[in-house]
Amino acid sequence: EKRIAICPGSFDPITKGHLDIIRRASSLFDEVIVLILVNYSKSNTAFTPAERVELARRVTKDMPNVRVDFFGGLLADYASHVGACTLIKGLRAVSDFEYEFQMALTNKKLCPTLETMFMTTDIKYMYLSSSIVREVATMGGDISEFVCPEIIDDIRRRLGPKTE
Ligand code: COD
Repeated sequence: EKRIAICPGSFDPITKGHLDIIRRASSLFDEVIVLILVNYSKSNTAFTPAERVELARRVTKDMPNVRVDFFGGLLADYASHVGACTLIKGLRAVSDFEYEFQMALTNKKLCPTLETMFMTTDIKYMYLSSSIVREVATMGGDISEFVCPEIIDDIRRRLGPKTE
C-alpha cells in the first residue's frame, strides 16, 4: 500500500524552508501532498489559494512524487479522504512547539489513525518564515536567499514598492 504524507500549511508564499522539509519528506514516503489550507488566524493573505498552489507547483516540479493541492476544510478530513498516514511539520524553534503540539493533538482527536511527525529545520532556514519574506519584499529588500528564483518576480510584483 502506498504511504502518503501531507505537508500542510498556508504557504503564503512557499519558502526555501518549506521546500527543504518537502524534499526530505519526499525521500521518506511514496507520495507527498503539499496541502494549502486556510489558517483562520491569518486572514490577510498576500496570495489567493489558487496563486499559492501555482507558486508551490512551480518550485516542486522536479520532485515526481510530490503534488500540490488546496482544501478549504479540515486537514483531518482531507487526510482521511486521500488515505494519508502522516502529517509532516517543520520545527524551527521552541516557539513553534506549543502551537504545533496543540494542532497535532487536535488532528489526532479528529482522525485517530493520523500521525504527526516533526522534522527539525535545516539550520540555514531556522529564521525563515513566509511573513519575513512578505515583510522584506514589501520594503523592497532582496528575497533571493529566502525563496526559489522561479517565484521571486511574482512576489516582488505583488508586494514590492511600485516603481512607476
Ligand atoms: N524551516 C522548517 N519548517 C518550516 C519553516 C522553516 N524555515 N518555515 C515554516 N515551516 C513549517 C512550519 O513549521 C509548518 O509546519 C509548515 O512549514 C507550514 O508553515 P506555514 O506558516 O505556511 O503554515 P501554518 O502554520 O499557517 O499552517 C497552519 C495550518 C494551515 C496547517 C492550519 O491552520 C490548518 O490545519 N488549517 C486547516 C483547518 C484545520 O484543520 N484546522 C484545525 C487544525 S488543528
